Amino acid sequence: KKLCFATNNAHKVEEVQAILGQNFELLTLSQIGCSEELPETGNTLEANSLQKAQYLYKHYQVDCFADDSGLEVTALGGEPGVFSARYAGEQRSHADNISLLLKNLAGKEDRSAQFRTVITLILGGEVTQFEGIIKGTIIDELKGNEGFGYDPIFVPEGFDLTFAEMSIDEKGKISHRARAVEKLITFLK
Ligand code: ITT
Repeated sequence: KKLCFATNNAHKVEEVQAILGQNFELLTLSQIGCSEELPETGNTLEANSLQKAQYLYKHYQVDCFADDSGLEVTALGGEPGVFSARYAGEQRSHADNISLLLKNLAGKEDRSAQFRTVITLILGGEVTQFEGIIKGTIIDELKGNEGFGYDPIFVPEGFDLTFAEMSIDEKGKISHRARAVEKLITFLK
């Protein structure tokens, strides 16, 4: 049975497909003829994740799931959180987001943070959510070229590498997204 992944983010598709492996085939938005941006106007990861999945289910009548994720930095009261994609402004790049984050963290002693993913599955109209969290540390310089978003400044707990220094398979064993997807897989079995 095929599930559509309700995301406009190609990195997420790549990561999730790598975690799912051969057993599971994803439909992308383009494959079901959806070319518009998915709406995300909520104030929490849970709300936006639900909104994206519900939009697809309502307008395209497909079983689907959505992923809303964010970086929650302790010394910034959990910011950028749900605003991670547009922290420095709607039209700004990931590099701008990282610069602003490091600027706001300058001089702060507590460098702890976590990535959090909320997946919303809609299967036959039934809604279920799955959460995945990875704790780690924010470093001051960018390291690595893999991944996306805040990966070059995030070092997961127990490792010396940033997510951007890891292969997609290494990140896919421990990431917030991987942990949420593992719960999704268990539920689907
Ligand atoms: P969709 O809503 O279409 O899925 P998006 O990129 O807008 O794509 P989000 O709303 O979930 O996704 O925003 C997530 C942002 O959080 C993303 O743009 C990154 O800046 C950051 N982020 C999420 N997961 C990440 C990861 O694994 N590594 C680094 N940054 C991540």
